[in-house]
Amino acid sequence: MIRRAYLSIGTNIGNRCDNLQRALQLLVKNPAIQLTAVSPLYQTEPVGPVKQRSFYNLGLALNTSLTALELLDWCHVVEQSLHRRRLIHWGPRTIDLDIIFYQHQVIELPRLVVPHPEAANRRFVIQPLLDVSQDDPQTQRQLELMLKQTRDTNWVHRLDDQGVTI
Ligand code: A4P
Ligand code: MG
Repeated sequence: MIRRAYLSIGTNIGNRCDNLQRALQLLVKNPAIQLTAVSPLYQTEPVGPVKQRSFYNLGLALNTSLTALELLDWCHVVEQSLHRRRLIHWGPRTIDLDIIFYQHQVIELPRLVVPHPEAANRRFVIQPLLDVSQDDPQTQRQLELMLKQTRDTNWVHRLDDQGVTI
């Protein structure tokens, strides 16, 4: 069975464009994943208590025959191949891949919670996903509501001239 999933990717270490590009290339190495849309590139204010460099964020829509847990495992493979450092919670990272939605499913497992519980508090997640969910009215409505209600006031800038392609 093919399912639609939405991912959020972020990076704020090293060459941020390169990190995103490499993450996309690795992600689609899995033949069970078909990327259907990649958002424009966003530069975003760091959210959270740690003072750090700005992030580059992307939203992705994909179709996959992987289960949600298999998709999570693959996201970890991608993160690990980019030598992600996990020194500080909420701190700087080479790359972070989060599953935001998985086929309108609600999942509450010890290692996977979907919809992502922090998504509604993060403009850097909501805005790029609005760009990639235009063929999915239910998800669009959900994201529009989240955007209207979010209390996140951190800035999110679309970088029009630096698209990330695969
Ligand atoms: N996990 C549970 N649910 C999910 C899910 N839906 N998707 C578990 C992905 N993972 C999920 O994550 C810890 C565990 O969460 C995983 O092992 C998985 O089983 P992690 O990435 O290893 O830990 P972390 O990075 O320390 O925490 P986390 O929660 O990923 O950090 P955040 O909350 O994502 O914060 N500001 C801007 N502007 N842009 C950003 O991208 N990112 C962060 C990271 C902070 N501030 C940011 C950004
Ligand atoms: Mg994460």
